[in-house]
Amino acid sequence: MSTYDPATALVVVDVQNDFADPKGALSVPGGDEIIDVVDAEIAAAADAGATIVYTQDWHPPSTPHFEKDGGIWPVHCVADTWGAEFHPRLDVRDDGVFVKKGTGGEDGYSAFTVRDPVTGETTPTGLTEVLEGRGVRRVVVVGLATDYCVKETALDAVREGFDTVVLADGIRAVNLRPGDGARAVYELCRAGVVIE
Ligand code: VGL
Ligand code: ZN
Repeated sequence: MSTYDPATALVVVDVQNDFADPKGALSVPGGDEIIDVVDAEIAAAADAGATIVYTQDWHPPSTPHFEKDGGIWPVHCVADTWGAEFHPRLDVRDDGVFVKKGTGGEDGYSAFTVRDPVTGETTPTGLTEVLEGRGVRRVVVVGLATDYCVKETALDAVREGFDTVVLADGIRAVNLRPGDGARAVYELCRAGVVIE
């Protein structure tokens, strides 16, 4: 369990059926094992008056993000489908901040920025301003997947100047190549992210 206060935001990355359910289109090994951990963090964050941010990967049916359209991923998290819904055991609070990533066909790996898969150009999602407006200075990241959206979200959080923590028990990796998850954690440490 991390510590929470009103100057902290808990960012819950992509705890959606396609990643967290074993039957999901891009099921992350052990993804459903983090949900109880994540829910406990959400309860602690809510009790302490922290901001809770929920992100969703939210793709159009065709996007260069998908293998069938020139990218690398199976079709997943298509807007308004079962795969894009939050996992049913995730404790979704009505007063959370909700961020949908990739809605315009971008690669939405970070809660803070999306990237054009063709030009590489990045565009802010607006989350930095929302958090700054609430006086947030510290960000705690949990969710899926360690080697993509958790990594990019935590790296952006550090770049944006937040004290950034990733909870080791609250993340799981895709491991497209063996060791990707471990390499991501190493990269995060080097960038100044604290792994708790
Ligand atoms: C993600 C691969 C493709 C993630 C999203 O949420 O980590 N991974 N799209
Ligand atoms: Zn995606």
